[in-house]
Amino acid sequence: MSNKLVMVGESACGKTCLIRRYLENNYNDKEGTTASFYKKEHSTTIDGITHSFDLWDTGGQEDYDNLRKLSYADAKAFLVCYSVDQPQELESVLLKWMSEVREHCPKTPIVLVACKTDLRKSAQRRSELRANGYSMVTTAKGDELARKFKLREFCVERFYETSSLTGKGVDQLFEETFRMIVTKENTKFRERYGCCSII
Ligand SMILES: Nc1nc2c(ncn2[C@@H]2O[C@H](COP(=O)(O)OP(=O)(O)O)[C@@H](O)[C@H]2O)c(=O)[nH]1
Ligand SMILES: [Mg+2]
Repeated sequence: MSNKLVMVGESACGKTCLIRRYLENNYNDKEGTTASFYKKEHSTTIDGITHSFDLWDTGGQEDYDNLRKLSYADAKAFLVCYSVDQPQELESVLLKWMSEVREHCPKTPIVLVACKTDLRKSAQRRSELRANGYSMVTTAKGDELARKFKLREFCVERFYETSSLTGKGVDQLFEETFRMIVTKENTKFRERYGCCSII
């Protein structure tokens, strides 16, 4: 059976570019916004066993709220994404996404993902933010938010920083998340069938 991984986050935070960077190793910022949801299949070998994963890319716009939620059923993990150049109300934006996920999937692990980290080096984007009294979301802030949500029992398992433009952190994010999903599945299987009990 395929393992489902669902990406969520505000529109234009970088979800589609992230999937494209991982699956096709390229970057294309010309494509339009993702409508409601879109599924891509991917197989990978972990410790000698091939596993298949479905990557569900969702659209963040409110118009698609109900459609998007259809993609949540049976997910094995969620990637809750944000862009480091959107610091405005970040905590409440993430709370909205995590609450939506939790409403449908009370226990599914959440991975927090910072996107577009290359923009921290963009003098233009930095000064645009500064002009409005903001600054880029730092690594420390992302770590702090991941910890905070975890304490609020949102099952935030991990935090990664990525850039689809440079590719930094992208393979690590997906590979480690796939491994986490498979490990959790194996643990559940052993618990359910008592494979580990020695008589
Ligand atoms: N600088 C930079 N821009 C990015 C990156 N990823 C996405 N973008 C830009 O953000 C826009 C929205 O990205 P997209 O992946 O479509 O966002 P989505 O709506 O969350 O799927 C793209 O058209 C790019 O212009 C990144 O890693 N670095
Ligand atoms: Mg998209």
